[in-house]
Amino acid sequence: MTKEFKRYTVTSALPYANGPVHIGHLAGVYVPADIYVRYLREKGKDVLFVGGSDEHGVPITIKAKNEGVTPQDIVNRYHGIIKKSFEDFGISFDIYSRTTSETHKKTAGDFFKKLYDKGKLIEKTSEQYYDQEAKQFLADRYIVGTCPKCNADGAYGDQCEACGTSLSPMDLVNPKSTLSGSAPVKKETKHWYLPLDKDEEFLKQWILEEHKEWKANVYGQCKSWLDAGLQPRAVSRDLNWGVPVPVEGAEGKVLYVWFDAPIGYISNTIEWAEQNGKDWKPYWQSNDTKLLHFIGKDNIVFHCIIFPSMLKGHGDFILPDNVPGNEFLNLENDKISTSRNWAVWLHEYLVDFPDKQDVLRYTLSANMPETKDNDFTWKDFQARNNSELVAILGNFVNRSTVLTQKYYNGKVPVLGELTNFDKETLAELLTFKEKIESSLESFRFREALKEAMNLARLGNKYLADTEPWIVVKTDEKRVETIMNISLQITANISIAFEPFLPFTTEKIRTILNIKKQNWDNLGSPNIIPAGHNIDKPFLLFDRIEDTDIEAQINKLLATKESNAANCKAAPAKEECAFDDFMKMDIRTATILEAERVPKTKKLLKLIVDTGIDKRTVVSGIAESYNPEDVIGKKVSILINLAPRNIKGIESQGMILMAENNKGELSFISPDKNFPNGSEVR
Ligand code: B3M
Ligand code: ZN
Repeated sequence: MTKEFKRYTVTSALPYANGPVHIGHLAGVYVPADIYVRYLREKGKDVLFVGGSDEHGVPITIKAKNEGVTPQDIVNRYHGIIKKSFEDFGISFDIYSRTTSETHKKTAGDFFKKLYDKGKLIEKTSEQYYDQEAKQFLADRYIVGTCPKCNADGAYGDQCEACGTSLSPMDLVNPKSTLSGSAPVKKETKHWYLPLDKDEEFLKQWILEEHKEWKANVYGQCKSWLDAGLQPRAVSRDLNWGVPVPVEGAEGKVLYVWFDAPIGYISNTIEWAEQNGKDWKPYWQSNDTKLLHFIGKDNIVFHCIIFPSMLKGHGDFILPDNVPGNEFLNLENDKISTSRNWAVWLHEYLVDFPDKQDVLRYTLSANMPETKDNDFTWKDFQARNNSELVAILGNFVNRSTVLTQKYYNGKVPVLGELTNFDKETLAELLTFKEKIESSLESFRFREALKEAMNLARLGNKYLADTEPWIVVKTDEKRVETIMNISLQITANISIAFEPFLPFTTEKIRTILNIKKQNWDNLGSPNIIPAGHNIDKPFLLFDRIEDTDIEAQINKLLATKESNAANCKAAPAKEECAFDDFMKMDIRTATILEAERVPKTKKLLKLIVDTGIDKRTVVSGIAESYNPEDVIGKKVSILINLAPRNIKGIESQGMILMAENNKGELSFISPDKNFPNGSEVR
């Protein structure tokens, strides 16, 4: 008993406006949402596709601080870049707005107020870390310290990146504020909590019993959250960037970003309605609306548990019918990472592959991480282009239209008597609509795309078996039928591929000189009438050469190398006076002799010519250098360091070494042949 819906509200996660978008975003969220929406539009459904930028949250304030600009500057910059990338790739939002809009501020504030007035929120005071110098409470990310699990330094208040453990700020050993460097103190602060525990039974029933059809990865994650039991969640923060908490006594407090962001879907709908003279309410409040949230796996709990609990608490809203969440896309076998620049950025792709949006859309759809993480490789990208888009889809469309031009000057010939093979082909043509539909309806986009490609294969097979280029010499009438059928298949292709490759189907329609077709025509053997004139054919795709792919792979290799080279320099030391520095007497010198210090792993005993004298220095370099390798080396040495006794040897000075973050050492040597004793400063 599938329910009939009158309209569809489709949302896709609002990307944080603190960086551009990459192929992982596209494959995980925006391409699947766009495929689904385009399919619904082809079916003539009333569908609203809502997107926008998520412009609040701590990472944006941190980025702003690092760059010495305001958070608003940051989001203005990236909102523009992101919006343009989506437009460039044909992600067909009806509205793409932002959570710093006035409409959103009001909508999110009102939403909170309604929950507050209905008594749906708990008010609670707790101790949190406060920076006395910076005079503010510290978000989790603003506190660093030693990880209680693995002892790594530099763990954040919410997570240790060295061992991956989730933390809370109070867990950190030796916590420090990243704002002032001082040790934070505990101070009481008031916040509002959403009592998720009160909705636990409802959510169990609604998801685990009534939505068993949700994708296994989504359902599974919900189940483990629900099985573990839900706790109240704070929905406000002490921060000066966000939507102000609209109640008295909440000065300096804003809504938690994950509280306001999903309300952004509603705000953006309101904005769309205002711009288009529509009523927004049915799209969010009518039971005959199907609400769908397209998201990545890290957003599942927010869309399946927290947002529904908010919507239900408010009382005026419908709940999502489905939340088709995807897993992650990797790049060349490695996790996509913004900080490591391990990504294919959409705006850069278009510079390297202009006009090839659909090639990327195709590759990402074919490898969509629907049920498990998946990998994008440039080799696969090339193979998909050359042996599928060029060799199958492009080839068929080209042959059917070029032959029509050649034999009939572009005028569609009449359909004559059908052979058995024609009938079989047309019967097969009829099966595609149902197959593709059922895959799309259950969010199996890879399977749907495969079927669409099989339609192009059917066309190729039809031409290969009927051989019009040979038959034309003996039976012209027969060729008319063959070409008519080929053109009908081509027109069908423009329908079937529309959700996936919108730029290409537009080109096919231009060549065929036809308008956008309704989805229900898929399977029809008479879309284009006889006598209709088609336009001049041109190639839909061209080959991607090895050199293009090598260039991309080299770009990634360069990223890997530069990451390895500059992986995290140690933080800068305290300021030091010029005079203090000038007290150090550093000279160029040559190592004359070297031997290991017995019973030690690290130490070499060196005799060094300083240009002033020859002296003994004990140096901790034996793990990086063998004695025989250092004899004759030009080095730098601090000669006025007070002598120290190391393992019974008097060491007179210190050889200067650079150390990378793997603990490997390198001499600091003059790059010209300078005499020993030259001063270093
Ligand atoms: N901005 C997280 C993300 O981009 C978040 C999504 C909000 S959806 C309401 O992964
Ligand atoms: Zn750790």
